[in-house]
Amino acid sequence: MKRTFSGIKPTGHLTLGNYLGAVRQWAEVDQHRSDALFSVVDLHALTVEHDPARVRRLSRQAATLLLAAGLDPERCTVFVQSHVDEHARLSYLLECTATDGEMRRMIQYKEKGARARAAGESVRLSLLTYPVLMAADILAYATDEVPVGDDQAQHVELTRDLAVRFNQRYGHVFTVPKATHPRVAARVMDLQDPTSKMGKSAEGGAGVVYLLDDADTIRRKIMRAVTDSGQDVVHDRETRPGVANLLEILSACENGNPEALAGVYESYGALKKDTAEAVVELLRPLRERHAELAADPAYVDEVLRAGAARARGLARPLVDRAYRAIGLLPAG
Ligand code: AQP
Repeated sequence: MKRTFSGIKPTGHLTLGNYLGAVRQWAEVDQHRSDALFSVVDLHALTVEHDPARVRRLSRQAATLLLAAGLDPERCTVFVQSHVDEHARLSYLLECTATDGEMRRMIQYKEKGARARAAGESVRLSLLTYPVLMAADILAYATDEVPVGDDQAQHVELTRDLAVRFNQRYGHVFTVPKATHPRVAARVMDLQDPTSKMGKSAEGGAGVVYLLDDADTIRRKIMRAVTDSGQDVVHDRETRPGVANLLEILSACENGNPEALAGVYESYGALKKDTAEAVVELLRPLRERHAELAADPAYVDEVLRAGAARARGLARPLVDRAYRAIGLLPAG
């Protein structure tokens, strides 16, 4: 059976982008047709300025939301990255495989590093090396497929390069994974700035639909989405990014096609109204299930404990093999 791994960072409240670009696919497809592991990758939340109590809170919330979104612990493994030491162990070996030039070319490092410098903050070394830890997350499980949004494609490419390089130098240890992306909405854009990705850490959040936003907030944010000059509804990301974004969100909700949907609408107002209602209905069951699960933290803890135990059991022998292959003396 194929192995799938993917993760989500507890750097903010989960967004519609996270759901349409990744989590929905995990729940509806991946857990049914592969041996799937999904992780709240909390070590990645430490690469930027962070508040320890908030990271802890967001980690629990993210895990609860993954279950609310339909991840079924009977079908897949849900765990917190820092509960499994093998991620950090393997990351060091991959740092000894990657080059600093490769790291500096990563788009997210360039963007987030520039943002931190502009805010007068220092850039943590872990922001530079974060893609190597992500490679370790993936390679520790002999992963075949990594279902992610578009923005992670470059990191999965790097993971492939590191796996191939390690295998060529030290003998075959790692499976070479590939990224998979959803058919539509692989990159949901910010509703207020449709040339930027809808992200968890966007300031203010007016352009971001959070999974736990109530129905009226969702409606308000979508009705106020920036649209483009012109009146006709066409799907063109270059010249009409705002309208294209709404068409893609609506298509994802209805399992439709943005080009075909564009032909149905004669005004931006009608498109916004239908998109708002479709998103409200899409997220309603998730919000309701989240409220039930949040009232039962012991259940969530038990899922995470069992998930970490299984993940550890899978990763440890593989990471031990990598340690031996690279030239480290086995402990007695
Ligand atoms: N806007 C998006 N559209 C489609 N997919 C998205 N993903 C994230 N944003 C979008 C996908 O969700 C999964 C988990 O994402 P993450 O936690 O690794 O990253 P993030 O949400 O982008 O979080 P950041 O980096 O903490 O937030 P920002 O960008 O605000 O700084 C991934 O599969 C991702 O592709």
